[in-house]
Amino acid sequence: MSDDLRIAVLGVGMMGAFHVDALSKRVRGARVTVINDFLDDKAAEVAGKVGARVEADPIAAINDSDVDAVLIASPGDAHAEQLNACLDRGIPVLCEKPLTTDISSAYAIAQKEKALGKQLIQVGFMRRFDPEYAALQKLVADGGLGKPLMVHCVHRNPAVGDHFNSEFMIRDSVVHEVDSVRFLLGEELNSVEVIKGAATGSAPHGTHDPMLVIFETGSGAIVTVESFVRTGVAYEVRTEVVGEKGSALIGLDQNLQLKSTDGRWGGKLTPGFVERFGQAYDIELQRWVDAAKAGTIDGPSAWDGYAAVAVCEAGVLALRSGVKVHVHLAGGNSVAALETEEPHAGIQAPDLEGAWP
Ligand code: ISE
Repeated sequence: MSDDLRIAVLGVGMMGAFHVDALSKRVRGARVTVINDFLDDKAAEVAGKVGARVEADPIAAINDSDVDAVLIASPGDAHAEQLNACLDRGIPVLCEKPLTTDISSAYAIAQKEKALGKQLIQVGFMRRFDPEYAALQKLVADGGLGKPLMVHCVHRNPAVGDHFNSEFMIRDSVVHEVDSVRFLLGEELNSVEVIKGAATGSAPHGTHDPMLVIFETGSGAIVTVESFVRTGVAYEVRTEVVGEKGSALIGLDQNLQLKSTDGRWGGKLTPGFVERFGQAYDIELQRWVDAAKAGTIDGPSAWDGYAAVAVCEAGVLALRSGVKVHVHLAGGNSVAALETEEPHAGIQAPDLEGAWP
């Protein structure tokens, strides 16, 4: 009898289908047994490729007897219910970001897992598994840069759909910087502000693309994030940590093939995140499968997922309000508090109704 981890994959859009392919071809000790997607044809197509069966109901898929673990790649608003079902059954789950779509449900999930006394939820922040990010984290943790003072992040996508508005840029794109910086510096992000400048001509009316997001960490380090999702050029993700003893920069497309034949130097830019982080996704999956078999996780936890949701909601509030927002993660009876700074004198306070989770 095989001791493969039998996995149900919920949601086989681009990321889910990519994971199914990796699990069946490149990851050892795993087998996709069940596929679920709200599009039946898509589920059947992906399942057919790997000899899995289709289950139309995600909760039934989680509870199937031939399922040992679950990979959630469904739309974010389905996550809370699906994660709850995984916790109810007590099986390991790898959940793509966001953990859930609001602070309260994210905190409730983290608390529910805590009450079980074992870590079952790993969140799909793949950058932590990228060799460059891992090396930078080690360098910082080993004190190689001294005390970190600043982090500069560039996060550029070549193109996105019109649904990708300013808020989505924070929740879906900048969320990676939130987790990366928490990982690299090992501290929480305590405040966020958003600076909106001129928008690129291809951005829909009202979308602040690009924008600058500024975080402050618990120790007072400043983090700048350029979020630009319609560059029309390539996938560029760079992170530089500046410390008291020096600085280190990653994400320079070092996989490029240098050309010097025509008197220029340069190479091919990375087209998308699958190309940039393909290796990281594979490492992430292998480590999750190995850990799940051992009854634990090996990567970002439910708390990390909750912290990212809270900081991103603060980012959305900062975007809407135009002022700095302070984040106080859960403690005591509060699930997290977001506190807006006073608007500058003479500037009318924006209507924040509906901005709270
Ligand atoms: C996407 O969901 C990702 O996770 C990518 O890494 C990010 O670059 C992109 O902006 C997101 O939409």
